[in-house]
Amino acid sequence: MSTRRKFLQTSVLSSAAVLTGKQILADTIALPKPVVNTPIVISTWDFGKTANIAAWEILAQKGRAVDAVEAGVRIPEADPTNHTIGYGGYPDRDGYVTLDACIMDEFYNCGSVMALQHITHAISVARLVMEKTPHIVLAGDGALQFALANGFKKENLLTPESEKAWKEWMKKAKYEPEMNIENRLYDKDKDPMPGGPDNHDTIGMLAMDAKGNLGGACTTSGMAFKMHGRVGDSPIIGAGLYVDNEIGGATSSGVGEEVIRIVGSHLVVELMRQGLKPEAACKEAVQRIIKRNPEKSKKIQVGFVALNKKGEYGAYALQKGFTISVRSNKEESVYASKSVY
Ligand code: SD4
Repeated sequence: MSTRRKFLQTSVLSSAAVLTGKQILADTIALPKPVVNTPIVISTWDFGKTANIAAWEILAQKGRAVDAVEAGVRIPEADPTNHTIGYGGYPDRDGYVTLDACIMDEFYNCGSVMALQHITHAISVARLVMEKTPHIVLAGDGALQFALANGFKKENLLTPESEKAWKEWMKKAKYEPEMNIENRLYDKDKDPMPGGPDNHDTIGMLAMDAKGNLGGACTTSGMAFKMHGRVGDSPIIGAGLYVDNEIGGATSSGVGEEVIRIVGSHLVVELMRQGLKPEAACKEAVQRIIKRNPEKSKKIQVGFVALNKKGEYGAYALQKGFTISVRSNKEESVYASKSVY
């Protein structure tokens, strides 16, 4: 400890020692207030940087976090070069593009769609489920009917590029989730094709607005070439996303089955409630996945990102290559997450 810090500490302590009651309240030096870094938006992966820009436009104008995250994740949903989200997502093994998404606001309101077909902006359908129905989840045909009844237009989400990748995959038809390449930075021109590393490009986004309220969104086409009807962690409240406005939020990307087993995002938030910083909470959740099946955990990718009420954020993953994009008044950055392996 520096001599100056020691001196300040001793002098505060000794002056407090001779003061009593109201005097102490008036005269002691106040502890520094926790630094609140708000507004802020964080998202999974490097392409989250572009999504964060759309979210930031809302946050910078003092908009609500839930509006910001919806606007943010709509960007990759509409990007045909991202094969794990929305339009252009890789299909399931039967050739159907099925989307999973969920959203949560600062009041524990939440909405989710599972295995939704034909609608690019699954997140906006999830938002309407949250706001217009007495339910939290709509799945399959019911979700599509609800979307169409609310003005969404039926589209073909299978692009020629994704169809080509699927047909290529069909030659062997081997379902084997691959993990991302070490520290890969998104490059549209180099993005590899069929069932390659971009098997893991779900966007999960968390934001804290100017009022200090939280919101979160998660949207994906799920694991490429999955079984028809398979639903991952992304639309499951508590697994792929959780927001508790008292504590913070968390979201995930990677092999959803492993995240569901440990109710990963809820776990991360509860660990933060117990006092862990975001990165430590994410690490603990990752360790739990390893504990269940150490061998399997070496071959798959799962990453968590978390944000707490002070605007502190962190991430942790099983494998190298997981990245996190951050936008606040202080920075616009992409970080490589720490990982176990
Ligand atoms: C899923 N968690 O469906 C998703 C996939 C994913 O990046 O994260 N891809 O299991």
